[in-house]
Amino acid sequence: MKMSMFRTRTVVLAAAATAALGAALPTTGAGAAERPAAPALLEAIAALPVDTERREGYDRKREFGDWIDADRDGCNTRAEVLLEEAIEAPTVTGRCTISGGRWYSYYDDQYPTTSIDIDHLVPLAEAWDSGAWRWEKSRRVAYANDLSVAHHLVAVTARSNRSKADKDPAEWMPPYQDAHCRYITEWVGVKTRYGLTVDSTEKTTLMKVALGCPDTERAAAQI
Ligand SMILES: [Ca+2]
Ligand SMILES: [Ca+2]
Repeated sequence: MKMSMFRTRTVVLAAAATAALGAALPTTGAGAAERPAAPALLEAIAALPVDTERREGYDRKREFGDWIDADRDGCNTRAEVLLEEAIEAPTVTGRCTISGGRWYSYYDDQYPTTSIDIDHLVPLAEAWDSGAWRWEKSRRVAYANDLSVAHHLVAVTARSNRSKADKDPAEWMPPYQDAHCRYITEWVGVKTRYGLTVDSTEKTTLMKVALGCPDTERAAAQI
């Protein structure tokens, strides 16, 4: 039930975003036949507003709060993501105590059973710096706990999450090369959905990586 709801919402959002992007998309330009780079992705990156990022006043706990249990089923957001993304279902006992299970960490192409973190694809500090500092706290808490789009929160190895920390794609990219297009597409998706800005170095990096991403339809659908 829950999983089908996730999918439905994801599909609806993706379709809406694709339609919005499609409306702003020019048809193929010169050179497009040579290199089928992701036009929807490039358009989405081009549309991201550039602004200076500011860290002042950031306090993760105070500004974004803890994991919540929005549907009050006993499982907080972290547990919900673990359950949603497991490739081998864990056992759930008591008040959402999770044991066993296996996940796929796409950042580093690993299949961990332990030491798993739930990563905010666009880190809370990066979100703060790029616009969330203006929001009401309730919107920040919603951001920190957003389960409506599967890529917003991602189960990955604690090791990759630690090495990423608060870095953006100009400063950190997944160690697994084949994950780069997916990673920046989803990154752009989060920034677009939440109306966040990018700094100029970040934008340049996103463009550079996107130019090497050939899978246009998949990229567009992810945003
Ligand atoms: Ca819950
Ligand atoms: Ca940035």
